[in-house]
Amino acid sequence: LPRDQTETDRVFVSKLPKISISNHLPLHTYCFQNLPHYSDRTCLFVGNSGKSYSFAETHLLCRKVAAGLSNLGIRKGDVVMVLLQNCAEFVFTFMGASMIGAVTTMANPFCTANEIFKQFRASKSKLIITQSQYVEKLRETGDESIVFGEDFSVITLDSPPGGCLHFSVLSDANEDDAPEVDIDPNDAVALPFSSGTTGLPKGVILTHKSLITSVAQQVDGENPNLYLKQDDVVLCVLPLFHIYSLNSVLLCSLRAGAAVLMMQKFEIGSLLELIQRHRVSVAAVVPPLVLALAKNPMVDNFDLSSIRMVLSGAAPLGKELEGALLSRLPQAIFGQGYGMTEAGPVLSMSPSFAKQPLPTKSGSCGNVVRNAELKVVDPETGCSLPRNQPGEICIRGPQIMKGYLNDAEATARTIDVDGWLHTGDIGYVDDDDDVFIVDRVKELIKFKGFQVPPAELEALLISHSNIADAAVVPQKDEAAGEVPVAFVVPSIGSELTEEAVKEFISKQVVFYKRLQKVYFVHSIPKSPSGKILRKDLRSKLAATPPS
Ligand code: 4UW
Repeated sequence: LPRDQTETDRVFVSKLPKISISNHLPLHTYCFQNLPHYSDRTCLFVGNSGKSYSFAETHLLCRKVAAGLSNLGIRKGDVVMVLLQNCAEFVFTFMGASMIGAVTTMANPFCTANEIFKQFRASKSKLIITQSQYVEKLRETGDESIVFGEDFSVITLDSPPGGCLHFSVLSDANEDDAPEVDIDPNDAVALPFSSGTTGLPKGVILTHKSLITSVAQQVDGENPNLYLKQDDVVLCVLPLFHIYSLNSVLLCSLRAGAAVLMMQKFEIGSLLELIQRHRVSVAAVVPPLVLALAKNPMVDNFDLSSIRMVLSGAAPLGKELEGALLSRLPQAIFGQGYGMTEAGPVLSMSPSFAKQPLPTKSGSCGNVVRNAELKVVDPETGCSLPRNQPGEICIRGPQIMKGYLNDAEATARTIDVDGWLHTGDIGYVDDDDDVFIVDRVKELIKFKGFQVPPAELEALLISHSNIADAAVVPQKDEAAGEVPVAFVVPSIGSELTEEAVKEFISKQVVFYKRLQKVYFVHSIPKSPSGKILRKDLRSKLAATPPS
């Protein structure tokens, strides 16, 4: 945008006053800054093992892991891959890496070898921390230049298979061996992968400054927007390899001194049992979990009266579902947050979670966070729009990503010269500053809040010798929110079945990227410049009765 237009931008800011943010510190120093006030309190409860760690123990283990990583040759700026479900060691590794200026890239352990090694190569990881059950697939790197056990080491939490090390090489190290490193606020600390508004997954550089700013925007100041107390028990069932849980559950709880209840995976029975047993007070969820809590008959057999706050995000949530949940949990405050990996991640949060709560409307994602600016622009003209008019949501502030890893072009497409990050989400801000999201203009498909990048599935589809062209778009789905479906143009003379296409994909991708439906077509609608006209395909789907 030209300067003169920027000056007339209609910018929305938080209703809550600006706060002072300690974002000159390294992330671990900031998160553990208030530790002396609550060092003996429980920091982590591990649901499946029953183990727990106080804040002092957690901090010490992070320091030991920092020393252990350093003993293994990990230096400032090096990348460590964490391939784990939720567990205490995830926390020790992430914070330990931060302490020596290293960077953590996190991935879903259910990903296929191909998916894992794409991220591994792009991030230039030096080390993988995982569990023995995932090691077999790591032996086939699919690349002669990276050889298991030679070019990278693998550390397992449980008994290490051949060629792997045990986690005790990290956790038994002498904490005093960790080197002193100088950390600049603009150094990377986390490297989650996201496809953003278009294309393949890319490394999102989140710095110490971005994550501290985002955490502070939520839990710091006189009147925190997300008010977590030291006697809170915060549910951590959403995977820490996704930024939502990492930031709004783990980092915010560490900073605020609240306990975190870790669950390895979602299973309704054990979830309810753990909520009851540990008196969970804050539940961070995604819409499919709201569905389970609102509709599953088992819920009536448990005492969930300890829950005082339910925070939902990562995908749109219907008003009916919100109502159904509240009738089950009448004592709880319900609200949404709106995040995007590249945005650091939180853009807006319900003010009903604040220390001095403000009302918010059903269906809203709350207000823009403090110390940030939000605007809504016309996707065609780029001009900013007034209240109540839907357009592309843009966000600016010290919390947003530094950029995509080794992809200046994608960075420039996402963050404009004036520092605005373009989300690819369509929404508006109403008269009360409530943010509503109504649509998505980016390609991204969200299955239960998980990212499914269409470009990735399209690339796989056209690598099939019997497929001439393909496009993947979201189809609405009651349980998952959205599911990926494909339009496929078979090569001339080829015999191709829907099942064969589905299977071809499902062998190569993590479960949530599997195609739910394949439509055979004669051609894929494209713009003169060759871009897939996804809108046309989406409306075609809306007109086709599901079969
Ligand atoms: N309503 C509708 C929503 C919403 C939404 C996200 O996988 P990513 O990159 O990132 C996330 C992060 C979510 C998040 C982080 C921290 C937090 O406190 C919080 O509040 C509960 C949520 O999902 O996907 C980003 C895309 O996901 C969609 C939207 O399209 C966004 O660009 N999305 N939250 N409440 N859609």
